[in-house]
Amino acid sequence: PPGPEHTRTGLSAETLRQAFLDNLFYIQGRFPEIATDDDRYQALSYTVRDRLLHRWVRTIQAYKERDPRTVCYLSAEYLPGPHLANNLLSLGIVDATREALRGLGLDLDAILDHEEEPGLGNGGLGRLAACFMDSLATLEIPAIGYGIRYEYGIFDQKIQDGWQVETSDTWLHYGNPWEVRRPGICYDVRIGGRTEHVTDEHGRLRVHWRHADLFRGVAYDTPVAGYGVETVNLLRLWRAEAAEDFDFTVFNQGDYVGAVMRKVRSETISKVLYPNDEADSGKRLRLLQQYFFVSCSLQDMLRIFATTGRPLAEFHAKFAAQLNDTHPTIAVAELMRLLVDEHGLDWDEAWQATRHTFAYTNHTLLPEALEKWPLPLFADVLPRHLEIVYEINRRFLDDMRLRYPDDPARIARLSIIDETPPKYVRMAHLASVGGHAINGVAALHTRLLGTTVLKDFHDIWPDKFQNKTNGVTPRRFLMLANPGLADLLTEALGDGWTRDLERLRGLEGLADDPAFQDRWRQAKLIRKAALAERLRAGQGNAIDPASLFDIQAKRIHEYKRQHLNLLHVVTLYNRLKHAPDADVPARTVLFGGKAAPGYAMAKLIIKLINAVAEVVNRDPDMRDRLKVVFVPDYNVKVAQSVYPAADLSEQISTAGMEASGTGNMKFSLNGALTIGTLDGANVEIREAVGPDNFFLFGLDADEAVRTRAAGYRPYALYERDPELRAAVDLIAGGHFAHGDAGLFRPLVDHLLGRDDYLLLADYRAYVDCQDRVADAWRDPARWTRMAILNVARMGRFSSDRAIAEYCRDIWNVAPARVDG
Ligand code: 26V
Repeated sequence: PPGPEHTRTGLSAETLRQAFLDNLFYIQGRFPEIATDDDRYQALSYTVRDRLLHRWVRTIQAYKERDPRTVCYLSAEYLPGPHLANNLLSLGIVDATREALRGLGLDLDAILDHEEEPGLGNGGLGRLAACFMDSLATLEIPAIGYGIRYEYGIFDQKIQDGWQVETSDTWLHYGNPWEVRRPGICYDVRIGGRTEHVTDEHGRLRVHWRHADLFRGVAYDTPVAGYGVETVNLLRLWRAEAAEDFDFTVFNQGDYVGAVMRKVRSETISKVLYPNDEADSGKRLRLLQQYFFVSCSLQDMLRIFATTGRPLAEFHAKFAAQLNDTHPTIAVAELMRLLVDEHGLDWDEAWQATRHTFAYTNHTLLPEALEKWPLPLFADVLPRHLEIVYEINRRFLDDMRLRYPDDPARIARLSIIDETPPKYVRMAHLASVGGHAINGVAALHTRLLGTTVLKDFHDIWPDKFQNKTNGVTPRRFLMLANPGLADLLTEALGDGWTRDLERLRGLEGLADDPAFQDRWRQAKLIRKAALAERLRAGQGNAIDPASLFDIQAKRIHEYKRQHLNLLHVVTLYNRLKHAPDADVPARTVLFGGKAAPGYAMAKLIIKLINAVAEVVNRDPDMRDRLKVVFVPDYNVKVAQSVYPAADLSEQISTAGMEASGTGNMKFSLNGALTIGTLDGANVEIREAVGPDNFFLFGLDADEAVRTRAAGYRPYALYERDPELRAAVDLIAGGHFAHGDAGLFRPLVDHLLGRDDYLLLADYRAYVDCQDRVADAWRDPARWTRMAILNVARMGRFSSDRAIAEYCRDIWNVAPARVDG
């Protein structure tokens, strides 16, 4: 029989209301009449956190008792987005909470809007890690996410005079109710100095690392609740602090102020997230960050392992550790060091455990993004690890010389050390040698990985290579972001789709149903109106929800080709200027995304978007048929209001450049049609939704390679296509720069001169394809049918499917159910 609910666990509206008031009083020291937005946000968050803690503790107990095989996701970045709404959803208390607050005259959405999200990542890679944490918990897989608790995450973006201006992120300003600091879970991390090789009393060779500096990592834990299950997993982020006893007592007798200054300096390790600007090599602090979080994480895994009482050589039976790109790859050498130097395993035993523990996910083929560390820097920061890397490499290359006795060039290519001065440590090679699996993030990407950057490794270990196409969580990106559509889906299909996205296929039968189509369009229109309202309130942009919302939202990068999109916008503008009465459907072209602060061309592209917007939006000849809007400060929160509002999703990267993309999946899952190239996961999305329901254009990856090899001359294309020439000339002539022909010169020169990303080669196909988009848009029944079929066939792109594949093919882990 249900007894009275406990204030800290009860889920009814009445109990939630009482708990909220309690927290408002006892945590914030406020009563409703004088509470601020922040007080209300904090009080509600603690109310929800209480309910999570209870499940969290039970999950930890269950894992302790059953000692299950556990996934450790090692990632330098996480972009979880706002926590509060997602946790309400996971706990199934959105409606009860709304009711509880209404009883107090408060609006849940206003409180949700107050949350500052943790921007602890750059983009797709960090967001993927967060989707994976959601799916691991929902699938009831024992998992820990390890990373860095950056005090400053990705910068905030402001637009001033059309230019991006970076301001510092302040996500911790009001405190963070979702984390629990664990001062007792902390580890020493040593760096620098030199090594001593000595023979111990048993005649064994031992290595002592006489380090130069010492830091401490302290755990900050955030609960990750599965949806509709009792499981609450752990995201454990490390903050760097000073190792006080060391600094204060041993080395700084009398130098109190100096010791405090050292302490402050220690904290810089986890101070700020690096934006992916340019190659990492040479950035000492970045290498320190990577080693710092990896060392804390592995020491933590060893501590947990010790509680199982199993022998160390079985470490890999307990843990499957995934390297999210090469950023955590120093883990290979660090685990070897811990097992051999600190725990006395012999090399072969340790190597066996290490290789079976790690697997590596590659997220990019861009040469400038492949991590390599200059040898002198590596030696200075991690002298012992360099010795270990050399030993791993020596053994590996000895094997390879047996296999390829007369191929020194191949041996040099395979080597973990790039021997061309100043010499580098190639992290992707270390990850490939030091793990048991290598995966790409979309079928095309995996193929290219095995035939280009890691071809030599594919030749020796074809079975190590796997594809794991990315996925996205339908909880955050459909249920939370698009409640109207989610309700419509549940009404049509029942609620099973939320945990089994393949069930969306049941929509196929409704694609032509006029009544269903009407409701579908209604749901879309509501999200478009909501976004329009947001933009009006924010930047004063007036846009028409009835127009076609054509959206490109992602980091600004030349390979993603926001400027190809702009060439189309300028082409439409020219057409309307020359034929003001042309019958073209109204379009609103929206852009969102941050440029890395050091990436001048990306910043110039932002300026061009805003410059074009300024001219186009004021031109009376456009008569509201063309609007251009830049949505500032694109982050997870903004993304959640953007995806549901899109009619058209721009996925137009140069084929072969985008590893996968995940925004492409989020748009399509929300009923946007895609205009895209055969790049990354677009290829598989198109196959899934059907070629008739996808606007394909442009060169494929092989054609792109051949085009470049054949001596590509963009200028010739410019001369030949009058519409292209007119668009480029308008930009070059200063039409969007108050007559200043110099402003966009670097961009235009690059397009006409080198055009590394083949915009001009794809321009005609893109513009013609956009004309087909406009034709389809004129026929609402046809468009809506295509949109419904897109959603119906997106089930495969759930991160639940991706995680289930990792569990089966790479991690060999199974669910461990936590009972209610
Ligand atoms: C890093 C760098 C560093 C130096 C210069 C330019 C540059 C450009 C990109 C990157 C990012 C590399 C890792 C990354 O975020 N990859 C993204 O991973 C997503 C999840 O797998 C995937 O969907 C995106 O296609 C891929 O770009």
